[in-house]
Amino acid sequence: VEGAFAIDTDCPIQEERQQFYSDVLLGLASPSKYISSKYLYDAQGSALFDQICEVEEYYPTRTERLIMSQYTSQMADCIGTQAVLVELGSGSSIKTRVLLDSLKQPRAYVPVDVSREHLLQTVEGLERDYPGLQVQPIVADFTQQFELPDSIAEENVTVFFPGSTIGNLSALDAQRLLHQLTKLQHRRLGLLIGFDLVKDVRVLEAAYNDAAAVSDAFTLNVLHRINRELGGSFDVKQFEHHAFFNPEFSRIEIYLVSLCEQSVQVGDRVFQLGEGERILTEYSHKYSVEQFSEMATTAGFEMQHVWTDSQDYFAVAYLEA
Ligand code: AVJ
Repeated sequence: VEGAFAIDTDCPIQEERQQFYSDVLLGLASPSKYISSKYLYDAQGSALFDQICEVEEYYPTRTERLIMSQYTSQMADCIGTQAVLVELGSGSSIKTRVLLDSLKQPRAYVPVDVSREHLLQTVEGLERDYPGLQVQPIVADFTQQFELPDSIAEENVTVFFPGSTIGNLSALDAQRLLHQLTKLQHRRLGLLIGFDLVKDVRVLEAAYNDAAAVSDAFTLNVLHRINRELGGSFDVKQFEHHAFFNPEFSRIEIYLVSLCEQSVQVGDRVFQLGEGERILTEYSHKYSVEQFSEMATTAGFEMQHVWTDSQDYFAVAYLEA
């Protein structure tokens, strides 16, 4: 329908949908089709991701949680007293709470997230449970440049970036993001970041191909989302989730594979897909501690501490700019 996706700049929801629409069109028109992984997380997608975190094969979340709870007081010592904690992609704030509970007189908590809804929920809950804490949310895509409130300029700032979200970015984009963080206003800048480690391929691949097929549902949901929000015509049954480890780039690659030759309409555009043609939905990069440290150094950070689990499955590191 003509004009169905016109920008209404007074309405942030419309603006977000317009962005989603143009990104999807761009990705599907590309010779190697892709849909950005940030669009996996609508309400349904976020719920499915929470379910992934509970399946036996998916080790990252519970391993990071274990590392965080085992070493919180050491982490709090690195961050220091009266710090401002900035969290990228705040999501559900369970890990944040573990950290906030052991920080000494945190000055403020600044969650940064694209999802307004998610942010408002987080803020509400935290203000209730941490009466003395200043919560200053920022609605922003943290892969783009964003700014901290002026009141923070002369504070010790620590950016908290858990969940191995950094793994979604290519090594170069990850480096760019870290470098961009060094430009935030601060007196001293710390970074507490979780990243997933290289390990046995079978362990890696099982984590993205769980037996209960929650991973499949998570990837396929983005097609449902396009149908729901953008009036897409994806026949979701004609697509399959495909996830495997690519050792050349040390990453899990996740695709939607077209099971037949088909055409799909999104808005006023039609796209052809051949049988076996893939739509990339996600990369999940796996690092060694050395590789990560090297990448961070190039970006302007120095690794000061790294904590891992007994199997060396996952790492949480504290760095300073
Ligand atoms: C949220 C990006 C850390 O890469 O492991 C899990 C996303 N995708 N299963 C990851 C994900 C499929 C997850 N991150």
